Amino acid sequence: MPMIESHSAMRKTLILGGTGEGNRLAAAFAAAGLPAVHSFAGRTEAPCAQPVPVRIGGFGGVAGLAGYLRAERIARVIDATHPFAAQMSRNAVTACAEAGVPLLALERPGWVAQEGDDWRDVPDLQAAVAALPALPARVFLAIGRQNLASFAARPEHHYLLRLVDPPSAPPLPDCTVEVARGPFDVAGDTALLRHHRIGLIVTKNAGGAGAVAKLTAARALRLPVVMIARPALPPREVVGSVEAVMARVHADLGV
Ligand code: 3Y8
Ligand code: NAP
Repeated sequence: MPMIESHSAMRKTLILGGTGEGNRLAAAFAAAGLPAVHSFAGRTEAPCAQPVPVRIGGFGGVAGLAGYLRAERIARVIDATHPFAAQMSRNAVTACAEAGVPLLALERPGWVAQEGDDWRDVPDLQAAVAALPALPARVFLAIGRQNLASFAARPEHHYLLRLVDPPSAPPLPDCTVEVARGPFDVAGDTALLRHHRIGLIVTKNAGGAGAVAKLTAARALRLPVVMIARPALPPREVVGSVEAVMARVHADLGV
């Protein structure tokens, strides 16, 4: 990240959030008294309360984001979005280059299979649909709401869905909906898997601590997991912790 003139101490940082990391980063900016704006897509009815100003909704593609960066005189962008929010991350790389605004990505490491895990690694969502068993199964589809339509092609299975907000209509023909926001814990996820007699879990490799509980529960219950790999992202500068982001920001501000 290039040197930034000291007056940028009062210019805002844009945090592209919507994750546990985004929330922790916003708290760190507030604690340091550094101005920031925390951006959400507006996927959920009400994102959890934030200690810095929030903006909700898309920017309007690359052009919209570049225009926002200029209009708001944004000093830097921290991409703390989820590893599967690929479009937002791609747009951030292009828009920051266009607007000449430094970009730093805060990315959690992916989950790695451990002793006792029974993972079927698949490259993407379509491959996850194809990886479902031939015989009807009871599947915990822990991928949220946006990609459920792909599984309508496999109506023979019973799906347990965990969604942040109640759906307006049953998203799949044979499904049970659990409304919960996370972060989740092992006891709760173990009870959930047992209660619904789940035989298989489908999940994205989100990484992080907020949704790892189901993998720990699956290992204990010896359940197979279809693990969807992360989408490829363009090259960008990446750090792995809130502390590393704050160290970079303080270094850039010369404080
Ligand atoms: C709106 C912000 C915190 C942050 C909570 C993290 C942890 C729980 C893991 C399961 C997997 C899933 C889903 C999930 C995780 C945290 C974190 C994380 C997965 C909130 C949030 C927003 C969203 C959007 C939502 C998606 C959905 C995905 C549910 C807030 C709570 C499945 C992703 O109903 C919908 O439209 C939901 C949409 C995008 C994936 C999808 O495609 O449906 N997240 N999740 C963000 C915005 O508007 O910009 O509402 O407060 C944030 C969190 N989601 O500590 O409080 O990883 O940081 N979220 C996945 O990983 O597969 C749940 O159930 O086991
Ligand atoms: P996406 O597919 O990568 O982005 C689609 C569009 O949504 C973007 O082009 C942008 O619209 C808008 N958008 C996405 N994130 C935004 C943000 N933080 N602030 C403002 N606009 C945003 O995104 P997604 O996968 O739907 O994720 C949406 C949000 O949910 C993100 O905040 C992400 O961190 C969070 N989340 C996603 C997942 C997941 O599994 N995908 C999991 C947990 C949390 P414009 O082009 O109009 O700017």
